[in-house]
Amino acid sequence: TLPETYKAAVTEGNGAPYVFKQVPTPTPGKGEILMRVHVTGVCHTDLHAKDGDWPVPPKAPLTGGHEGAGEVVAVGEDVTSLKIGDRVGIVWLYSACGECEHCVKGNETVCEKQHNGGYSKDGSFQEYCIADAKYCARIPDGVSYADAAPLLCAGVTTYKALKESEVKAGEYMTIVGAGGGLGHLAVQYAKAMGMNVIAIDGGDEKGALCKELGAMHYVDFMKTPNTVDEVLKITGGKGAEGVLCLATSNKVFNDCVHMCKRHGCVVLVSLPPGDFSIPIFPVVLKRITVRGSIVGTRQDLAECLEFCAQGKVKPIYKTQHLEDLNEVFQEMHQGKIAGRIVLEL
Ligand code: 8ID
Ligand code: ZN
Repeated sequence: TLPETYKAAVTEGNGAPYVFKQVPTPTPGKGEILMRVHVTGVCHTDLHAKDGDWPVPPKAPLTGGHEGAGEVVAVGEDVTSLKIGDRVGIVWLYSACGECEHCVKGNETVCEKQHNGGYSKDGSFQEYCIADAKYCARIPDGVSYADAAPLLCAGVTTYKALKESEVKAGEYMTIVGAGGGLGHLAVQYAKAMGMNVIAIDGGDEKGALCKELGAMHYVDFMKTPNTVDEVLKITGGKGAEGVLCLATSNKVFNDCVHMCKRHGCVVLVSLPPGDFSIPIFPVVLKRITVRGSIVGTRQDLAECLEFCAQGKVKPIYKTQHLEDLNEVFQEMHQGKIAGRIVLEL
């Protein structure tokens, strides 16, 4: 039996802190499920959403969160693929239309009619949450809820971005922002895919984490005046075949282009508000690709969870409680979090 009300974190947006209140338990509609959220990761996207950083504003009031893992407790009409007790996750790609050109081509992450968990739909910063039965994640039995949570966004996003880079085993992948939530998983996926990882982030804690997770080199941007020169030195003057930009600072984007080898690929993932200028000559003459990458499809998600089930990837997180959310955002804003924070509900 479900409670009549439960605890949810709610923000009015534009920087307003999260408040915690009792809200009525919803009934899942057609094609929807209700999940009991056991744990949720906190992604930097949730901070952008709370602060109203982005060109398209989130819903208001908002319950953020798109790395929620838990179990199905109720199913709506027409749901045939899930039943009560199934282990699921609510993700950024909350739903897509399934019918447009992009969906049909298997590029559902760019569907124009998509909804986003914890942005245009309420997400996982609450004890119960509605999700779309067709698009929510299926969590394999061998993966705990807490391990699954960071993979639901940070894992799938970096796994997909590495695939999009077209970098091969034995080639260099420079990861900028390698000690953060996305970064520490990017290091592991890149390693598992056979790439030589050059990790860039700030401070000794993140350095130790990156090394432990398999980075071949760590460049500390707080101690190294010119990280581009350092990457060039490591790669024998050539640059890295792939550069993954995960840092929430638009100052680094230009450097990413200069770290890239001829014919290589710079994959842009992080979303600090603003622009950067692309140097035309190096990009054209070196035939460099600058490519965006946005989360991953349901298939990418299944593959990325399987890496964890097989023990090739292990999210590193500190466990806190939903009520700590505002403090977690403060630490995140200061760049103090190595790996992810996972909140228990
Ligand atoms: O699908 C997508 N494209 C997607 C999915 C999920 C998240 C994009 N994102 C975006 C988020 O909205 C956010 O803008 O990716 C960005 C990173 O999210 P995150 O990994 O959750 O953030 P974090 O844990 O705070 O990590 C950011 C790291 O960047 C480092 C910080 O030290 C931190 O470890 N960093 C910074 I700030 N400046 C740096 C610099 N100059 C730097 N690392 C290297 N050099
Ligand atoms: Zn995210």
